[in-house]
Amino acid sequence: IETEDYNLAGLNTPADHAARDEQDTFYTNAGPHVLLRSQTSTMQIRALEKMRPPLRIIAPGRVYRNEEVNARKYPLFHQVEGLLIDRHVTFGQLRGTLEEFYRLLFGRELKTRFRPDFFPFTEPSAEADCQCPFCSGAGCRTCGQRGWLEMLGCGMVDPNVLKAVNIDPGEWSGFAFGMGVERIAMLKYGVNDIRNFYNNDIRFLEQF
Ligand code: 2NL
Repeated sequence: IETEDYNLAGLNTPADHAARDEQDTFYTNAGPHVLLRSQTSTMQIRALEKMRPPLRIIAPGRVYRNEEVNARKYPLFHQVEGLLIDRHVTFGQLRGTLEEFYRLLFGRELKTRFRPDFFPFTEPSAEADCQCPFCSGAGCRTCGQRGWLEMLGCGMVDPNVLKAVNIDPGEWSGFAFGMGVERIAMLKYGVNDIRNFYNNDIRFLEQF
């Protein structure tokens, strides 16, 4: 459990933002502003309060969102977020970092593609796609004939996020990304239903 402040306020997400809606976030009765975290950024905000830049953080953990259950959505899942803060950080460095991640994940070099998106805590923000490793971009069942896989959300850290933890955005900048672990595992291992990860069917689990 976390407080609203760590889950959202420190991330430039104001009180009237849709992400605070109880329809999206599970609140607890442990207090008026206590919830099940909806993103692992809470860990990064805590780290930023203690560490001074330059810094690099990987924050893996379980998160909760009030979703209707289906093959792609489950009310709990795991997220990995990455955050880098240094002087003169560029979007190109974010791209290079993601390309290296795709190479390690799928075992060879693959193209990346960015599509504009919005997150309150990054500006600009993007959805990052990777060339489909199964058909090399030609179109297949895994990528839904698109030739690209939607991998993660990312962007350049919003100056307001840095200000909130007393880091001078005039001197420091950064990039961040966040991905759903189950989503990535589904793509890599060809799992077609996220519920498999939570049913505890030994025949499924034994494969790993
Ligand atoms: C998604 C997108 C994202 C971040 C997470 C982040 C964290 C800090 C500052 C700025 Cl402390 N950004 N995290 C940034 C962009 C996207 O996650 O959909 N994940 C499943």
